[in-house]
Amino acid sequence: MISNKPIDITVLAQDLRAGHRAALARAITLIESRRADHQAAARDLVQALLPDTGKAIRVGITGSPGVGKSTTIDALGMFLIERAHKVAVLAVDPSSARTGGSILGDKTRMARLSGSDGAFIRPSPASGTLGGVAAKTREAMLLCEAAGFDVVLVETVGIGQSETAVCDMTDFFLALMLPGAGDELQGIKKGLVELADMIAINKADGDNIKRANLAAAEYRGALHILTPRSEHWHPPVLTYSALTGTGMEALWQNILDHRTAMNASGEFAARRREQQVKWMWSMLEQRMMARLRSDPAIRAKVKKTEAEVADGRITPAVAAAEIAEMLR
Ligand SMILES: Nc1nc2c(ncn2[C@@H]2O[C@H](COP(=O)(O)OP(=O)(O)OP(=O)(O)O)[C@@H](O)[C@H]2O)c(=O)[nH]1
Ligand SMILES: [Mg+2]
Repeated sequence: MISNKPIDITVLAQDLRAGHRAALARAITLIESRRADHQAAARDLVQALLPDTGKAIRVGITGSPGVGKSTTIDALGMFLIERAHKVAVLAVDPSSARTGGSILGDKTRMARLSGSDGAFIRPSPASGTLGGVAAKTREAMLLCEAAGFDVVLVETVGIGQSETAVCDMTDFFLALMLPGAGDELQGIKKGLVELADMIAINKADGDNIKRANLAAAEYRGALHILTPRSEHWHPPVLTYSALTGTGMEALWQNILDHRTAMNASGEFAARRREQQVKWMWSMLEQRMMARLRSDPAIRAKVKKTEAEVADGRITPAVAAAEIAEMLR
């Protein structure tokens, strides 16, 4: 995919800014590459494009398997494209290497969107730690923005850590739920609801409408007793159908209203700034961990120290201090 010729970052950045999707795809492949020279080139590329980033509405979307994430992204994406937006769809799914597929592999569920000129769909980076996968998705998001996509939808599976990672890279975190079955409050127990800027109950169509409304009432009641993330935004609970499109407009309007409220209170800029700094620390942690694993002397020391800790010969605190000393 990427040849061995040195990569001309200037040309790639130009093509990407001009909105060439082949260039965008190539740039993301560069970001995902493990080769040291590719990683250095990718860093230069993102740095060069930085002034062209940050302008999109970034929406994280989560929900249990089968809740309708793909169907929702297809419907919301088409809704936005019909309103002259350009929509990029990314994903954070660290398990995709293990399962051999990707949550975005099911392009049939996004048939309309994947065939649309206004959309760009990229599956999750397929391997690595959650931190690594999230970092790559975050950089891919910046590239999409530089290429002119003004809405970025980031999908993730409903698993704790990856939800936090997606929440940390988006402006609005949308939790999708199913109507009924008495498990309405599950999300709240998992702490997910505390991250959510909105709860949307999908499949409110046909026989499901009544159950969806009941579920919505339960969530509203439960949200009432939680402290909201922002005093300027109380997460709404709404019902919709990705299949029929009912409620799609209200869903998007809430995302816009949230942006307006966050801009007015200054939280929008504050949240983006915090995210940048958090990201720096996460990259730094990854680099330190990479050094722990790659430096032969440190690796030998770690192995020896690990055994000593396991045998109870030294305390974990002393061991950590000794290893940290070697990193200096
Ligand atoms: N009745 C109804 N069915 C829906 C709706 N949205 C999705 N479905 C169905 O629910 C099933 C799962 O939808 P997906 O969009 O694949 O769900 P997902 O959350 O992406 O699932 P995973 O990728 O497996 O996590 C499919 O059979 C869809 O047709 C809806 O609004 N109403
Ligand atoms: Mg899916």
